[in-house]
Amino acid sequence: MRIDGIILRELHLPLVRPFETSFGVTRKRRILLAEVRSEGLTGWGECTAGERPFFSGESTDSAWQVIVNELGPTLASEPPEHGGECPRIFKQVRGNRMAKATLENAIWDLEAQREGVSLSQLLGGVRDSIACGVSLGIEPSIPELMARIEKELAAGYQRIKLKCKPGWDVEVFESVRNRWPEIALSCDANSAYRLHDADHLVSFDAFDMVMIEQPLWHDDFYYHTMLQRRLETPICLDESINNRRDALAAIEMGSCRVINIKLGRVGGFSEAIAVHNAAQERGVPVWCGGMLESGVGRSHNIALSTLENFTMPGDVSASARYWAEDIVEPEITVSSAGEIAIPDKPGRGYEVRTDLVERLTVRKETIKAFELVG
Ligand code: OSB
Ligand code: MG
Repeated sequence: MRIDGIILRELHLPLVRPFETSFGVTRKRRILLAEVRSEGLTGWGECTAGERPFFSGESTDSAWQVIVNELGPTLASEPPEHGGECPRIFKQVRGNRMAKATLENAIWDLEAQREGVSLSQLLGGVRDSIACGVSLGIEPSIPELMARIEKELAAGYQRIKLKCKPGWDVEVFESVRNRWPEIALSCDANSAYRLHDADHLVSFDAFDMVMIEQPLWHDDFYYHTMLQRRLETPICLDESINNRRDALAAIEMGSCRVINIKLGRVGGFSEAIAVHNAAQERGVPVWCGGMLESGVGRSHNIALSTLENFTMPGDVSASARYWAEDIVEPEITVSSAGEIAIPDKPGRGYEVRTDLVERLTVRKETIKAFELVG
């Protein structure tokens, strides 16, 4: 495809409520959007890097630098025909997977539009709606958390995930289970525990959770294997899985029994599909994680979640849970059955509100091919 222009923008979007994890509180998102223009069409990508390099080593600012100075000019100099060619085009740049996914996912969006198919169809999706869960941050008090859970269950969400950390775990789980003995419940520690917490983590088995997400180090397999041997509850890995080889290692070592796939964390659709397929071939279910995305990233997550092995409800939920006003139209909504219906329009299926994007933009850069940069 001919690349007619790559524009990178930074937008500031305040969250409707703060989101607290074991590594910190997010009140406002600094979102990078890539707009790739080709032959009259526009593909959109969103960078899922955090404002600070706490979830992974990437941040909004590191991704900006790598996209503007490396990946953008590389893509403009070597235009792909398919989204699937991006990993090869970006191969020389190590790491920086969230930055890479920003551009690769925009190319997949373009390709779907060019072929006149939905992004879900282009990816090989098999479902016309996806199952939704919610991820609930650490709250100031247990009653406040209980009120949130009540609201999300009433809205229809199929699984409740509780962020946890030492001091915000068993007491919380006990209260939730006493009130809702039957709901699908999970927790996510974002690496807040260490091996000396193993006995404590084994006590989580009493709460009959669907999974415990990333209890130990962000880059570990071995100690998760040791822990999984002692736990009845399946471990789900998030931070530890950067690519297909990681998924294979984790599955073969018994480090986890479930995998959370995030597009940014693995570097884009190509690698996300590879992780999905590797897990499927080995009978390991996957689900789609979230990174507090705007409607652009959310629409990519929705399309990804239609692949066959996404058999567990993901962290992909309605726009209104995050934003007073989302940057896509229509906004993403969830039915009372806790499902998102897959749009059948070409591409992502949610229009970008370019006027609103322009108003929210705090910096903008037009990226040129290397030969034009000199
Ligand atoms: O670990 O899944 C995570 C948000 C920011 C960083 C890491 C995580 C999360 C979430 C939120 O759990 C999921 C969502 O977008 O709703
Ligand atoms: Mg997680």
